[in-house]
Amino acid sequence: MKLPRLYPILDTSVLETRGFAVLESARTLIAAGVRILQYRHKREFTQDRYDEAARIAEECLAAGTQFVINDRADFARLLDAGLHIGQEDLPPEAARRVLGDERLLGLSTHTESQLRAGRQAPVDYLALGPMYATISKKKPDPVVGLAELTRLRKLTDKPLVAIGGITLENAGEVLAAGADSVAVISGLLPDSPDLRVLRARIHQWLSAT
Ligand code: 3NM
Repeated sequence: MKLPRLYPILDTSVLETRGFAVLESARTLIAAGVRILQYRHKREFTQDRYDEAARIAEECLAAGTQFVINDRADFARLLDAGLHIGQEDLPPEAARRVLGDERLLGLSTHTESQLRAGRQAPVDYLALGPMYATISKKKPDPVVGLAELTRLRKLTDKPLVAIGGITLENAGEVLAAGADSVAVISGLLPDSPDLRVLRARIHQWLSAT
C-alpha cells in the first residue's frame, strides 16, 4: 500500500480534552476523505473502547479507509486493522506474527539507531519523530528536526512518516524535507469542538498535503 500523505491520528485523550466525541470525529474525518486513520488510546482499553474502535473499523472498511490501531496487536487482529507499534510495545517480529503478513504494520523511531534497526524489521513503514515540540505525547523524545529528517530519510527505502508538532503551517516543509506522510494529532483540531469546522479543516489538510 502506498501511504497517504496525510496520516490522521485520533487520540482519545486529546479529542476528549478538547471537547470532541471520538466516534463523531472519526466519522467526520472519514467523510472528509482521509485514506488512513489511526485510533490511539493510551489508557485502559475497556470493552467500551473496543466497541468504539470496532465501530470506527466498520466505517473505515465501508469507506475504503485504512484503519490502524495503536499499540495493541490483539485488537488490531480482532478488528482486521493495521497496527502501529512503538519502541516499547511488542517487538516487530512478534507483532507481525499476531497480525499476519497482509496487514499494515508501522513502527515508531526517534533516533538514527532505531531507524537503522527498523530497516530490517518486518514493518511496512517507519515513523520518525518528534519533528517539533509536541504536547500530545507524555514523554516525547528529543526533537529530531527537518535537517535530520532529510539525512535519515536516505537510510531507508521504507515509507517514512514524520510525526510530532506538525501543523497546517509546517506540513509542507516536512514533506519537502523528505517525509512520505505526516502524522498529526492536535494540529487536526480546530479551537472549538464543532464538527463542521473540523470537516473544513480536514479538507484544508487534504489540500495542503
Ligand atoms: N509520537 P501532535 S510525537 C504520538 O515522536 C506521537 O514518535 C511521536 O501529536 C513521536 O501531532 C507524537 O499533536 C504526538 O504533536 C503527535
